[in-house]
Amino acid sequence: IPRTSPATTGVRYLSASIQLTDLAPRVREFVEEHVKILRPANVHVCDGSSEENQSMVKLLQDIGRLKKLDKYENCYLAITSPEDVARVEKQTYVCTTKKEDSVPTPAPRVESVLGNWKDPQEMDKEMESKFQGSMEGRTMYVIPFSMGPLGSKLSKIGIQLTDSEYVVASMRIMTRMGRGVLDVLKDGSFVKCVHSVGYPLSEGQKDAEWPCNKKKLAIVQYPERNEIKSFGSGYGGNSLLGKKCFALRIASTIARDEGWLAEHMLILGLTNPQGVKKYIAAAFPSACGKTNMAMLTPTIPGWKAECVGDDIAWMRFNEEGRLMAINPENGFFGVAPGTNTGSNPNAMGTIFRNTIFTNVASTSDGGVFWEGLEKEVPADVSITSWLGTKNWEKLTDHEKKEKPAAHPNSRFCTPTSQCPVVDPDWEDPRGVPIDAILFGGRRPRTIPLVYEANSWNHGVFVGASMRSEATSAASDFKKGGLLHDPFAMRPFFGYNFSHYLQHWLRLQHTPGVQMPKIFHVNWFRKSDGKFIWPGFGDNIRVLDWIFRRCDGEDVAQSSPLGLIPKEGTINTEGLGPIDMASLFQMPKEELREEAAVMEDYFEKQLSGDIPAEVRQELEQFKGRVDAL
Ligand code: SAT
Ligand code: MN
Repeated sequence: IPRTSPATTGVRYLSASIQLTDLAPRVREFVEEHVKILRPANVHVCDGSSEENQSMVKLLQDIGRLKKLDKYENCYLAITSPEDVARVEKQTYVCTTKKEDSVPTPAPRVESVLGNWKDPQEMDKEMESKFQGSMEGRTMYVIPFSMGPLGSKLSKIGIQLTDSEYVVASMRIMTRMGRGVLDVLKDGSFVKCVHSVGYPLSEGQKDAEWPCNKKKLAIVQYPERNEIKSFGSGYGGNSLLGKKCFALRIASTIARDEGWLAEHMLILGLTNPQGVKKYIAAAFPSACGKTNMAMLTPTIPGWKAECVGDDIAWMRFNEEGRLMAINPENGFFGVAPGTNTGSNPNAMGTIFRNTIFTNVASTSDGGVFWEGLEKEVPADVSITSWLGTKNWEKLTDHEKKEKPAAHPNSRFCTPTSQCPVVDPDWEDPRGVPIDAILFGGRRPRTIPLVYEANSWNHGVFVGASMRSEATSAASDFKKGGLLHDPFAMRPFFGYNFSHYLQHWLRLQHTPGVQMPKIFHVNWFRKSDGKFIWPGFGDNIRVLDWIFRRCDGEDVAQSSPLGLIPKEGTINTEGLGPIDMASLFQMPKEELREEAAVMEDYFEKQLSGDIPAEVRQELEQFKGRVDAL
């Protein structure tokens, strides 16, 4: 029932349960200030209840933005505009008073690839003009959300304003959202998040099928003010502001100031056959298998793997000096294509209830389809591709390749709690203790299956040197080329990468702390165009070696890159023939080239600001290669 607010005339407040007058002064002020700028027709404060969610989903169905998938329980399909399918890095900004607080200073005539900076005042002006009246004819939703378990000392609270019902429904899956958050927040401070699809509706104007505004798109972080402004896109990474904008860009800056880490990492619990449990965190670039690894099904008998999170880790030392990690999210926003019973049975066990799919194909029996599910759809169904091509299954193989059924960056948005192997402690407010940190990427050549960093400093150098083949997770790059992606954070740094390196280096000097070991893994090495390593559940064979290294077992030998397994110490029992030698081949010329590329990157991108420790590790690496 629409109610009229006493505070702002002309605006109807739809909320059944939370009134503007119920809000703490700071929250209310934030809302009212933005009502004036955005000029929505209605305002609704989200309480997070299931009734509210049901009406949101009903509304989304009524306006045709969600289609119910009758084959499953409470699952829906959204199809975005083909122009709004991935993060857009070129229009993503970090705004700080001083430029060098946001981005490193590159060498003369070199363009920085480590973030876009703009002066906050200038950006304010630009954003204000974009946001003027941008919610006209729409409802503004107020979403109170917690990143991390509600009330945990490690958690942080944000409030997002949005004019997208799709965002409201997705934020309810991806974060802890609603009334409980306001109760915890009281009149405290919060991260201010403003999002608009940038498509106001004048009286009687028909809405677009997927409103967005590509021309004026901008994703803006203001770390000094803990503010996020996002305009023009409804797609996940651009619009679910708790995720990359808050939990990585803003949080990494808060973490720098408070002495902890906010990282693009999965968190996985591993229990060996003897019943000993350790947790690992692993950073891979977007669309490189974090979700698969986070839900791994071990192929070695006796091992158990349990999932804490698949994308983001917030890690802080506790009083005992242990690095404790929480997953700030409440759901998985995973890449759909490639997910199947073989690659990720636990994802398959998660996603067919209470899930919003975006840009996947649909089937005539009310289900979903994507590349990788060929063997798992009934033979007699017809497939409609994400772009609306009917009977897609009848296309030739060539046509199918040209026009995939699902967009390569199509996603499922699903509750973490539904994962069959969710860790019993995944919501422990104290976090879980991390024993090992893994870095990795898609490297068809040169980089071995696994190696261990020689020291913390060397590990920081390894993270800084990460490269990976570009994927479809961002729309800025051509798929396949090798991109630098230090710490898998390149698109997500909230502050100067050089300072970020110094922060990582500094952590080891925190009194009384026990540093995790650092490793680099590469599941993607190829020979004759084919992957050598089986990957997926067989990755437990590498994790088993890592686990034993954490226990101090003598199973490693030195190599130019770092410590690699001694011959025969990776368990390959039951694997069938596998060319282990080529998984660890490190031709001198390729390593030389690797070192040269790293040096060039650091010098061009960080210019005079390469931390001495990193420079030293680079020189030592070069020395080890030369000595080969
Ligand atoms: O597109 S998102 O940023 O939400 C996910 C990802 O790219 O890792
Ligand atoms: Mn990610």
